Amino acid sequence: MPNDNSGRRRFLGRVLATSGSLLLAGCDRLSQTEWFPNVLSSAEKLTQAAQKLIVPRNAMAQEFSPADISPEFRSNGTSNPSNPVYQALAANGFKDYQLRISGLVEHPAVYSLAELKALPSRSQITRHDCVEGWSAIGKWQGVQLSQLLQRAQPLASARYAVFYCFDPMDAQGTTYYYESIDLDEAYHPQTLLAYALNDAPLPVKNGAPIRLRVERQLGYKMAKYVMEIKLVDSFSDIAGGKGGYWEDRGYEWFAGI
Ligand SMILES: Nc1nc2c(c(=O)[nH]1)N[C@H]1C(S)=C(S)[C@@H](COP(=O)(O)O)O[C@H]1N2
Ligand SMILES: [Mo]
Repeated sequence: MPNDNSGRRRFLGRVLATSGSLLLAGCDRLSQTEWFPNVLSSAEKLTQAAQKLIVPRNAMAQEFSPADISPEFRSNGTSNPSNPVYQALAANGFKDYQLRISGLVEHPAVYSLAELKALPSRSQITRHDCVEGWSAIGKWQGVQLSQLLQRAQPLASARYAVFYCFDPMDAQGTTYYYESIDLDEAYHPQTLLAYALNDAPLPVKNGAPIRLRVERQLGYKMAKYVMEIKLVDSFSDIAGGKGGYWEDRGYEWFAGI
């Protein structure tokens, strides 16, 4: 039964009725074996609701040791945005890059790369899972998104953070990559705006100068080449209205692993 989620549903039904450690062991197994069908399922709301009940809001994604780091962290999707604005920024070592924080916040702001790097940073070694069927372990360093949100002060009406990227997804330059996460995910301690991979400046192929890390979700959520973060109460008016470039093309918005 490809794409059928009933096994997972039954499983979640069972675990919801039982207790802590057993649950987490089960979830780990689930994420190893059933994450791919889950991505293709239509039970997104049940899955997210169930996940929020089972797993504490701040549950951490697994972190690994330096010995686990993959020799090569491959690139997927865009590997070098054709956008001339991006090309000019890259040619100058991103000295003129500015990250904009906008939308439903008390204090809209703009940060240079140097300003982002001057903020307290976090490093984490995590596994990235792409729906195309590959995984890689890498060490990410960046500023926690929560730090920027604490400074910006989201208004009470803000529900999602939308990440706008530099890379056009069509030849005409009318569609750009974008993604969104809810505020629980945005404030999670492992949610980073990363500027370094494996102790080196983030390469262009992996999203320079800034890419999102959302470690409890799948690879397509982790927007590369981020140019603006906008706080919104809904994404129904943005592009295809589903909260992300791939979501507009049928992927689940909540891509929990
Ligand atoms: N801006 C942008 N972000 C993106 C993509 C993209 O094409 N453009 N691809 C996504 C997908 S499907 C994956 S698996 C990861 C790949 O990250 P990597 O290139 O560092 O491996 O980035 C995600 N973020
Ligand atoms: Mo992916």
